[in-house]
Amino acid sequence: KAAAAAPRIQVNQVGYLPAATKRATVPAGAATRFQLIDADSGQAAWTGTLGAAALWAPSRSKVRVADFSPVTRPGSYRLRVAGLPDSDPFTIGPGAYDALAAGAIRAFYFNRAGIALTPDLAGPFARPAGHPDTRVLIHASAAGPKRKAGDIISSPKGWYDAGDYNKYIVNSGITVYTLLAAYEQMPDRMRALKVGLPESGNGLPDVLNEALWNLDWMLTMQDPDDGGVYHKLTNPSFDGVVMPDVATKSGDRVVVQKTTAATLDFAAVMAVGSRVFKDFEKERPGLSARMLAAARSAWDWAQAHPDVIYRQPPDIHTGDYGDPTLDDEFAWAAAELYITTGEDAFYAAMKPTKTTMTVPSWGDVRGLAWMSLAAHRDRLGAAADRALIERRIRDLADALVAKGKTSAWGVALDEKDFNWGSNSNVLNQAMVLLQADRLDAPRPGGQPGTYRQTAQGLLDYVMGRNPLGMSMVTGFGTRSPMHPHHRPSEADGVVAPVPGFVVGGANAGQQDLKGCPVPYPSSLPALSYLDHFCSYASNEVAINWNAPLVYVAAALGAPPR
Ligand code: G3I
Ligand code: 9MR
Repeated sequence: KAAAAAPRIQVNQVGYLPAATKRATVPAGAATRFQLIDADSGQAAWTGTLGAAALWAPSRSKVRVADFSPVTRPGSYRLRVAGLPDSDPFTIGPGAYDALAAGAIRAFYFNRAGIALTPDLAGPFARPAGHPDTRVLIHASAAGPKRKAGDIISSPKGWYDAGDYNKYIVNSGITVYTLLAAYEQMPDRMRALKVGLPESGNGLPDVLNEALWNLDWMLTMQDPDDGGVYHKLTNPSFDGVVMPDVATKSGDRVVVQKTTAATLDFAAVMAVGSRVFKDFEKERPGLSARMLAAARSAWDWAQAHPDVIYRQPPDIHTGDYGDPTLDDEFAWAAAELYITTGEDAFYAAMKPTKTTMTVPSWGDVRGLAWMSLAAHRDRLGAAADRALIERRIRDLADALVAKGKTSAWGVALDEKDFNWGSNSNVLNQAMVLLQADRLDAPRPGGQPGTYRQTAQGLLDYVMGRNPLGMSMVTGFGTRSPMHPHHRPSEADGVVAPVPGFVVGGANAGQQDLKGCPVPYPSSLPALSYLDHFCSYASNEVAINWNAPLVYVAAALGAPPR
């Protein structure tokens, strides 16, 4: 099927920093020139030549790239190409991504369990507290040395995973990690982002206050009697499309099964948390030490239970985050424990020569190990092979740069990238590229290097320079999702969706097709997106998708190093 959308010039709808690589994508026609129009005066500010016309397979469209990087003067602009409507206006300015980065953190606040969102902070999205989770049953699959099926534990706080109201440790792992990594790698930048949280002003940066909401919950998910970690805290089935405080009809909340993946992800994140919160002993006395102890006992449990894979019990029907491959979780937990403790045995346990580097996702976390080692490379002990660490990051980043260079669209994406949560693949690729950028020496003129340029193209994609012509983040950009598969957004009676969430995005799998009253606009991978509540496979939101948006918007929102 053909693309449904009319041919349009596609830009990053939230704009570009003055020093950034600035590109638009233009449907290929007769024109070979473009103009950048000052949106205030209507005058041409710059004239350039379009790149060669080429076919982009994921949307079967023939396009040209317009590069206007030399334009650095802050202002509001439109792009003009003969024969096409002018692009939407966009800004060039130093703070272009500040609201986006803060808004992406604020989205986590909107998804908090167990707390009322107040009008002063949440505006029209204020709502009563839902799911206190102070009386949670031990599911039969989760019994331990002392805790028996039917026993009651308290496991409050945490974030709702996505458009559903359950809390999953595996997905929490990569999510909290990414927020903590943003702080570890860019402390000043993250401190400067004022989000507006109930805890704001308490001495902790907002990003850490937000991460703590989930870390405090995660700590309750460890069985104190053996160190194993429950896979999830869930209803038996997905809630109806109602607000959280009235979502009480689907049965008791339970914790289900202790798994190796959950326990290792927990160990990794607690090891990172232990490093980060060492500096906040005054604000959270004893937390750092408690986290390290929790990480160690989780690691020990995983050594004794190295292959417990999640098996959905017959009476439980919510998300499974099942992952049969565990070498990456072992490597990641080992790497974080090595960085935090300096104990060489952990470096060896990571099996560095056997552990490859991939773009991170909830089910494949080996990349997080390399990213952390690279970020801490200057203080690692002699056991760590620094050259190997840098090579792992650079090799993958180089491959992404090469992919971007050959792409007609000018972004490092091909047909294989469009699966469930594709926008998070895009953002995690950008995060990998930004790790490589950090390995390079700072450039004197403050110009972006190739890695950062490629990362910029990926953020552009998510913010509107895509064949859908939409920003993929609610509330940001000229055109953005209005009907995400997010229960509060659907049930709250407010026209606008809850802002700051990146939706899953184009997904060639279209797994929700049968339940949707309207068809997808196309079966092509990059056009397999439906802005309808029914579309949980292309239009849901999820904490693990938002976390790399926080990282990438924060990193690309600061001037190049
Ligand atoms: O691993 C296979 C791979 O081998 C194969 O080549 C590929 C082909 O499409 O599929 C891969 O499996 C995919 C898997 O994700 C791993 O990426 C499945 O097709 C795909 O259906 C699966 O989607 C997951 C989805 O749950 C359904 O299980 C998403 O990654 C995951 O983000 C999503 O998570 C849900 C939670 O369960 C519940 N809460 C909402 C959340 C977001 O939608
Ligand atoms: O709402 C659910 C969403 O959070 C999940 O990601 C998705 C896949 O597991 O499932 C959604 O629930 C749907 C269920 O799977 C099938 N019936 C329709 C539900 C959506 O309203």
